[in-house]
Amino acid sequence: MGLLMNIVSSPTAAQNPSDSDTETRHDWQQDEILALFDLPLMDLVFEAQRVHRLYHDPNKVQLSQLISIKTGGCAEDCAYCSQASTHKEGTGLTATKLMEVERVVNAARKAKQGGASRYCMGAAWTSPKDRDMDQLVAMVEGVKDLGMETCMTLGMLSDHQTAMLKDAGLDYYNHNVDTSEEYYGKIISTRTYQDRIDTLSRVRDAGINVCSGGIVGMGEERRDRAGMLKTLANLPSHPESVPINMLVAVPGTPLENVEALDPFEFVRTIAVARIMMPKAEVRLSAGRQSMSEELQAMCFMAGASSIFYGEQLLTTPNPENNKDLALFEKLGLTAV
Ligand code: SAM
Ligand code: DTB
Ligand code: SF4
Repeated sequence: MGLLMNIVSSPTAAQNPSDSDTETRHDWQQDEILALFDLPLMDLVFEAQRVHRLYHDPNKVQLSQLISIKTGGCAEDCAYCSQASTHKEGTGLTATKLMEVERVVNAARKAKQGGASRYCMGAAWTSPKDRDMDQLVAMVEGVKDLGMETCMTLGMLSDHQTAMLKDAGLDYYNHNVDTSEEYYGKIISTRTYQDRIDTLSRVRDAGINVCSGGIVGMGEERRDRAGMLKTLANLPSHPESVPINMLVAVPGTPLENVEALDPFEFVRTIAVARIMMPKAEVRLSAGRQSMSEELQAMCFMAGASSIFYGEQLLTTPNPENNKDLALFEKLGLTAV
């Protein structure tokens, strides 16, 4: 534990855990992050749970529900994605136009009735077209009127588009860095890592909460998982939400046969994210459909404070509500 205490907190923080600023850092070095990953799992999870309890109720989990408001036919070439039009084999997905506002709001109402508190609307775009903005604004307003938090993920945004979404009342914008800067080129060639960072600063500057994380299990090394978390934690402000996705290996994508990640390495990634970004919501995101209840419980122990809820993510399945609620009951967790 000596090494651990050196890495994660100053003596002041250990003596005075209510002093929040002593635990919020933006100067993480790769070797310290790897040292966290290298800890015995019990030490790592214990420390993550300690940090988690400083800022979060350990028995509450936030529920966000997704909807794909425009599916498929995307001009980007993200190797993991079912919606990229470039994947030669094809993922069998039918591309759709932007959904009508009423359909989105009706689906959000159902999600709220089912227990979700945040509604996350995703579009398979490089960036929105200006002609779509009025429809997107109406979606944000309609979902907010239901008393839900709103989130959108639409690709890159211009300053003007960001301002329109902020004025509509958008609470969160999701845009993931996806992996480390070094591994990024193996996954996406159509936009740069810096493009993503620029979008995140535009969102931050507009006063919208930032949701940014990435995917693990894409054949990357541990140093890439560490590098991804370093990018996120060393942003000028930590993202308010950090989705950690386990790759859903979709047939027809270049990553369909990638070797599955060891589940304990996934737990480690959640724990290190929790320690590095103590106040953020760390979301146990894609991949839960193929996770055991025990693995999900370990992710909550490691500091995951949120999940995607509802039977569908964007294009792939997610556990049924009843199954999630039964797990919460068994673990004594309350959905918020
Ligand atoms: N097109 C927009 C963009 O890329 O910013 C928004 C939607 S995109 C599907 C949102 C995120 O979902 C991606 O950045 C990626 O992290 C995650 N994602 C997509 N496909 C995935 C998969 N097969 N497995 C796990 N995560 C995935
Ligand atoms: C995020 O990090 N994960 C969500 C959300 N942000 C938009 C998307 C997961 C998509 C999983 C694959 C699919 O369903 O297409
Ligand atoms: Fe398009 Fe987003 Fe999929 Fe990349 S992740 S191909 S940008 S929908």
